Amino acid sequence: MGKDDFIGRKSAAAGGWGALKSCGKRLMQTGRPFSGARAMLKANQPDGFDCPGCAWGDPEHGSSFEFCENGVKAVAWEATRLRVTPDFFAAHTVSDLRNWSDYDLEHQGRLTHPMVYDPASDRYLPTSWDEAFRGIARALNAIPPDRAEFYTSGRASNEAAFLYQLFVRLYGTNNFPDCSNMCHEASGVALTEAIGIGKGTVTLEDFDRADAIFVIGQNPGTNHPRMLADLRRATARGAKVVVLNPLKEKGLQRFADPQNKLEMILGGSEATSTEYFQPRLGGDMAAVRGMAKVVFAEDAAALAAGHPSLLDLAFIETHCHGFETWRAAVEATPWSLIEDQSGLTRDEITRAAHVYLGAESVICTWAMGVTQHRHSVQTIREIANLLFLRGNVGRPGAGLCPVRGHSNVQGDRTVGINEKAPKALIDALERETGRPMPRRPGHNVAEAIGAMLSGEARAFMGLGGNFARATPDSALIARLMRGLDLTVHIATKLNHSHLLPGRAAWLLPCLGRTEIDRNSKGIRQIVTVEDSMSMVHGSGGINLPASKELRSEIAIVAGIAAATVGSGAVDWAGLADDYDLIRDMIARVLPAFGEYNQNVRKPRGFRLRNAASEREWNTPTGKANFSADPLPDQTEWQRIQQEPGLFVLQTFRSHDQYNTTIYGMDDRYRGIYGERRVVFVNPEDLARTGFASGDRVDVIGSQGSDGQIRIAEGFRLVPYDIPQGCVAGYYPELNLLVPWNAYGDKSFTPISKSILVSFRPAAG
Ligand SMILES: Nc1nc2c(c(=O)[nH]1)N[C@H]1C(S)=C(S)[C@@H](COP(=O)(O)OP(=O)(O)OC[C@H]3O[C@@H](n4cnc5c(=O)[nH]c(N)nc54)[C@H](O)[C@@H]3O)O[C@H]1N2
Ligand SMILES: Nc1nc2c(c(=O)[nH]1)N[C@H]1C(S)=C(S)[C@@H](COP(=O)(O)OP(=O)(O)OC[C@H]3O[C@@H](n4cnc5c(=O)[nH]c(N)nc54)[C@H](O)[C@@H]3O)O[C@H]1N2
Ligand SMILES: [Mo]
Repeated sequence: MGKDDFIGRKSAAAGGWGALKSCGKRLMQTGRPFSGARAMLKANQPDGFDCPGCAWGDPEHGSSFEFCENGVKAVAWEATRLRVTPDFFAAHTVSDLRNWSDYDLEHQGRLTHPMVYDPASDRYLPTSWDEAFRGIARALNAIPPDRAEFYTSGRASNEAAFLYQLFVRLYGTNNFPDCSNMCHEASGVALTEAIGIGKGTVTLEDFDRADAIFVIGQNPGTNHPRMLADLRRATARGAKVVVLNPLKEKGLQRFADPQNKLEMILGGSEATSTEYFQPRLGGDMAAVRGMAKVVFAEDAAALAAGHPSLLDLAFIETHCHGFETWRAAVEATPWSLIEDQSGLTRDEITRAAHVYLGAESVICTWAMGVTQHRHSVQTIREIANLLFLRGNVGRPGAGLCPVRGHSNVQGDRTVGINEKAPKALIDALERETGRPMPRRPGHNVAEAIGAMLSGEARAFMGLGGNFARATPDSALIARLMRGLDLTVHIATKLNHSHLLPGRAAWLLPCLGRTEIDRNSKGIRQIVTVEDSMSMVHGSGGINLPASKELRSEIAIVAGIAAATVGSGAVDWAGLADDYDLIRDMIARVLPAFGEYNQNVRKPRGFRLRNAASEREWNTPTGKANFSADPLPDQTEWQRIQQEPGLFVLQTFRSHDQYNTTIYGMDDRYRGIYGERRVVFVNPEDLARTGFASGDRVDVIGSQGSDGQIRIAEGFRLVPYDIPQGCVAGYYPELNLLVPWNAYGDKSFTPISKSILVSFRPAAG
């Protein structure tokens, strides 16, 4: 069996007809193909809405629309004709619905009415907005503010998120657990330490100038499809694209651009990468250190031969701190350790290093394959170290690029969704409102769970998202949420978290991003979002709202705020009726937004200044900081070498899901159809364990320090091209295996990509 046989037909590329067919099917299923199709034409266009699919940047002069299967699904999902009405809730108790799958819940369609939980009948009953706001306010005002947790998912607009944090801080707490705690937190922490800003430094244009692009721990074919076009253009003009990924992901090998007629007819096979390395899970820090070791060795050889240095010594001297210490650490790290942890040979690492050395300008991108490990912060610092060596930060075609997930997760952070907000923001909010703001650090996701466990937390509010499914230890979290005094969810569609009501509970339906949002004068309002490249642009819906009862997230937050903290310091109703006023306020609090309302009406919006990309370093040393962290004492992969029967599991996304939203049961690029309960295993591992391809197993988690045994039942073993000892399966089905307090150093991010597991035959 050839390697590619694991992933289906050898000739098949990502994108192409499969993607088109899948989109067509998706649009038809909405029952309103016209509205879905029209919506798609307006995605990422100046007068349309920001695509809710992902946070990849938008090109300056796109074609009529940037085709993307992921985007079509996200749009169609919101534009469905199906509705979850009060009749639906009358027909089902909440306990009943709790047994439904995530898939079945979300496929009931859009929420239409504000609902309140009735414990006596165990049902959600319709209520009025005003009653909901008053009830929520009463419950919030009955507890000390620090005992409430305010969650945000990354789809909320800048305006909604800003108003939300303003309300929560006036109420009196900094408890802002948010989805980014489970996502790119390590990138924020590492980059802040290294370059003084927790964001990437590149723009989309830099991808057209880079000589080499390293794509580490990311699967853009599924999760950021529009990025494939940029990679394909790069390889076509001769740039090198180097992938580090334990799995051979199809989109990172070849891609048929649906925009290119010839490619589509010929079956399409433009390369998206030029080199593909398959490290072990958690082995990237070692791989990057190995590359640095090669660079140092070749530099020494060049100097000895009387050639100029291969390093950018001027950059290191002028701009960097800590170089010699790191160099010593690299030199002291033995190749044996590097090869063992990374799973790559010295030859392979040397090849990767040669690409780095051969390129004038280098970009490194990464996502969850890097951020969801114990030593993620250290790994990202090592990536920054490598780029500093040849001055690859803060000049055209070069830089650091964490590719974000949710379409506005970066913006939410910028406007204040941050449990440890910078002092400058808190000071500015006090000036703006004339009211004191809490200064005690609040809770992130892990701390919020800890507070629920200890009984300290009594209330939970979610601005979007699916907290109970997205977090680890699903069974525990479900129990904890049901023990709260208050739960409030602001959402577009029904999900499992909504079915874990506290003693008092509300479910509040909101407009989606694709829908028209009019104020009291009938004027269409727009919101704004920030992408992974710090570009801020406007977004206005074009579809009719799913129900006339719906309110915007902004109006809902304003309603809760007015009822809870009063309108003495902030005119909530006025802000909710004119989002320009919210933007004016944001710009007063965060001057980087400048003439926000004018900027955002420029065709492509505007870029928030990124000091590091101009080589200004807002770090305590005033420099770009090298780090000299040692490699981990032992990676999870190394640990299982002493414990036969254990594997390292990563949990990732199929091609047919958006986080906890399951669109369908297929994972086309990986050759999986009609099921999600699978675990991908190396064929030799399979033979060694005595299981056969297709066997059903229970997956047993092995990390709990609490004596709990965590078991996910009934998964089919699928042989796959993946390093020995490493296995993979889908999130969220496997989340129950991750102990809530197993998280990354400094990032607090659950270790969703390095879970220790064993298998036993499934019962029956
Ligand atoms: N269609 C779709 N689009 C999405 C999402 C979605 O669910 N569906 N989610 C959005 C969100 S919130 C996010 S954060 C992004 C996520 O985007 P990704 O980070 O691409 O998401 P994952 O599916 O978790 O894929 C992780 C990739 O990293 C690899 N990997 C795992 N562990 C390691 C490792 O130790 N080293 C290396 N080098 N590689 C590793 C995996 O094999 C896989 O290819 O996508 C966003 N876009
Ligand atoms: N094991 C494991 N766990 C993971 C991950 C992993 O890779 N492995 N990835 C982590 C990552 S990267 C992330 S970002 C989190 C995601 O965590 P979340 O952001 O909490 O989860 P989502 O599935 O994106 O949230 C989906 C819900 O959002 C609501 N929604 C959708 N659109 C809107 C809207 O416009 N407004 C409002 N108010 N609500 C809306 C819908 O009700 C929908 O059911 O999960 C994390 N958990
Ligand atoms: Mo994410």
